[in-house]
Amino acid sequence: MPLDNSELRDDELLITRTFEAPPALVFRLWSQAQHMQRWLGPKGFTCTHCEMDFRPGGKWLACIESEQSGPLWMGGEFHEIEPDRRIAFSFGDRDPAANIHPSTEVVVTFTDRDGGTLQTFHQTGFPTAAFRDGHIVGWTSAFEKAEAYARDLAEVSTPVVSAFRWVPEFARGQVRDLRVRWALEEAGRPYLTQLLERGEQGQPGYRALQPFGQVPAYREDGIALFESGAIVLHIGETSAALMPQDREGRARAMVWLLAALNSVETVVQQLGEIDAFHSGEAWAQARRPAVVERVRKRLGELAQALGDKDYLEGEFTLGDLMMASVLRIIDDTDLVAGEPRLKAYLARCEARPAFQRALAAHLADFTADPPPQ
Ligand SMILES: N[C@@H](CCC(=O)N[C@@H](CS)C(=O)NCC(=O)O)C(=O)O
Repeated sequence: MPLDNSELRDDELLITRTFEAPPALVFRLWSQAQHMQRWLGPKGFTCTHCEMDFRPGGKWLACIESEQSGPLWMGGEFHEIEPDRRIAFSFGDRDPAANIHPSTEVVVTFTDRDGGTLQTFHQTGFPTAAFRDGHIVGWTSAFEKAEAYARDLAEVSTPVVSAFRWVPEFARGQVRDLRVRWALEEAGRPYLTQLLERGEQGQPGYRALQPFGQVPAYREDGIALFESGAIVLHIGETSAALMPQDREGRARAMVWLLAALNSVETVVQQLGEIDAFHSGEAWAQARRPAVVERVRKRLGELAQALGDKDYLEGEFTLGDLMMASVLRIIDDTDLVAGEPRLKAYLARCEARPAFQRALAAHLADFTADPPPQ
């Protein structure tokens, strides 16, 4: 990589910029769609679409728009990823037939500079120097937005949620970091993720955060928490979107969160575990009918309590967030569908844009290869 612009060929571009945020945070501005969407495109442009499959060989696609330009689509493929240090990917425009032409190659590196980050952006493969020069203003302006956003994230003590980089297919969409992401999305709070490498959950550093080595763990402003219920309650304390403001409403929301975890999940989880981990075993086959009966009974009682309301207390609260999360554990059975009110309730909860954003981000973070057999 050239060291400065004087060494540049006509087909390449180098832009360096310092961020007042650590490399791990600046890296995430490039590696997570929810963050990239906040800065991609020059001033005056909004990034209206951003999706990425962040792993070597994975694709990315984004659209930026201004009143004058209309939608401009771009995308490419990730080639090399060194977490928190370096990303190499192709970058090209999309033609009217929706094909991406990955005409240029980008390498972005992130180097610690006294707690901040030196970001080096190197793009190669421009057909002419004039075409290359046309990109300088756009990128520089986008990086100004990125820098302001990174400073905000670093200052307001952005929450960090732990999640796995890999789980088997059946568990995707079920891991309990999803509840926490959903709560943060409902509360309108940006967050970062700590994606665990294989074996990291057993390390002393992680055990200090989560004594059982499980996901999720949560850090914010010097507070470290675990247990999805406790974390969701903590987020709810400062969000009217999750907790009513009156004393009774708050207490009732907490009742439903605890009912979800204590009275429904304890029963539902037994069935989930039999089906996911023990389905071929004789003891599981013998035990399953009784467990199904218990689940059916609980769901009937829950449907009765819900009645004709949209949500358990009328308005959506963190109690619904947790109840829906628990019902999803058995979404591969027909048990929830057996209670039409609960089926509609779950669909209503899952249709919430905050849930959809959380689910997309949760799924996008499974970027590691399966463990060797
Ligand atoms: N009661 C905990 C349960 C957490 C939990 O079961 N996490 C699972 C993923 S959904 C996990 O980390 N499993 C891996 C393990 O136990 O080693 C909570 O709600 O946070």
